[in-house]
Amino acid sequence: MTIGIPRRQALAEALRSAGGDPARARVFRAPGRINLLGEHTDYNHGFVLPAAIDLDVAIAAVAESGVFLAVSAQMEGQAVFDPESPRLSGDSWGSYLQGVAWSLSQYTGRVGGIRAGVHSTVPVGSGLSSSAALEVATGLALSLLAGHAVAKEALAAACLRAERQWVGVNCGPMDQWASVFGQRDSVILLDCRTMDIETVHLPEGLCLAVVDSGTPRTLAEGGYNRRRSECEQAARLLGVPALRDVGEADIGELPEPLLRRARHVVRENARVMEGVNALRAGDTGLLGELIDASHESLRADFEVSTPELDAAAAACRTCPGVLGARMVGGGFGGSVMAVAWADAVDALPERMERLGFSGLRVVRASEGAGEVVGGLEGLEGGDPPLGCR
Ligand code: GAF
Repeated sequence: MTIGIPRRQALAEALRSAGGDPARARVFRAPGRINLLGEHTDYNHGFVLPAAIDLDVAIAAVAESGVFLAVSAQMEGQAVFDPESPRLSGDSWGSYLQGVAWSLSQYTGRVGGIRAGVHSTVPVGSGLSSSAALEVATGLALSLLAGHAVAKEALAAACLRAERQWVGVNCGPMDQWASVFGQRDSVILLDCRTMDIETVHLPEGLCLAVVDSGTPRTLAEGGYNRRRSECEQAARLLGVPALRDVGEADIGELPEPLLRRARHVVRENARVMEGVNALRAGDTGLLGELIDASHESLRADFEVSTPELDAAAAACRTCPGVLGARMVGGGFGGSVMAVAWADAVDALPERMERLGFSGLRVVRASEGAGEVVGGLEGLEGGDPPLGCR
């Protein structure tokens, strides 16, 4: 992974402000994610097909018993608390770190302390899961610096518990699992009931691009939790544990809007499995169609898109070489993801700019969270490479 020199310096300065010595620091990184197919299926015990990306949260930290003090290179304020008894403190970025400390302590009995500098290249509110990346990087730093390596599943589960029970977003497991289990140049097929994972390679020459719709999204605003409870209500009415357990023939009697919510989930689960088959067969045309259909279902049936997201997805589809485009993540704002051929991708940012959407960036499917070998010195210089497979 490549991190620019300025980032290395920014991290070192943030750590120094937190009272830590950069020369002794260990560095942990955790990526954001995109999702090829399978939106709002994870909390319905369904299937998702995300990839970790080469935008991530990096934490440079030193161990210090009894202290938790983190300074962000980009955000205001500090995260400072007693790691033995973290307390809820508003909705700042620090609450994610406290939540993870609390959650890990439930799992391991106790957590050690750290002084840390934090730097993120995952844009906040963009639907690329900056919060899961922050949680996972924090969890890695806390556990590895305390000398108890936690299993990957336990790390992802601890971060999910922090998001649900501390931050208060009743989300599914996709984001934390993608950040922990991501594989380079691949997506992961996650069964959100059994938690089984299969790696599916992306075809050579296929690129992933994201463009911000310009409307930030916050999961905590309530729309997300409302959709989740509508799905749970639909499952209750149908007498099943989750919408994963029904097919299209079972849902016809549901009242509106539950019928459309359930229809999205049933069809989206099917699209994930079709998408996996399309990837394995190299049928990129079908993959693009499934991605477009997913957006339409999220717009019309699940009602989590916005006019800005619709416009951005439609604009992407007019660009040569784009196979499909759709909103990504929870919705109500955030980003659109486009899948495009490598030979067309250079022209995409300018073309999208002309259509009114600036800041398109190409991302690369990347490996999941881990420690950076060599600490701060191990961070490579230069800009991230063009993110194509
Ligand atoms: C958010 C949530 F955090 C995920 O769990 C998932 O439900 C996603 O929205 C929608 O697919 O990112």
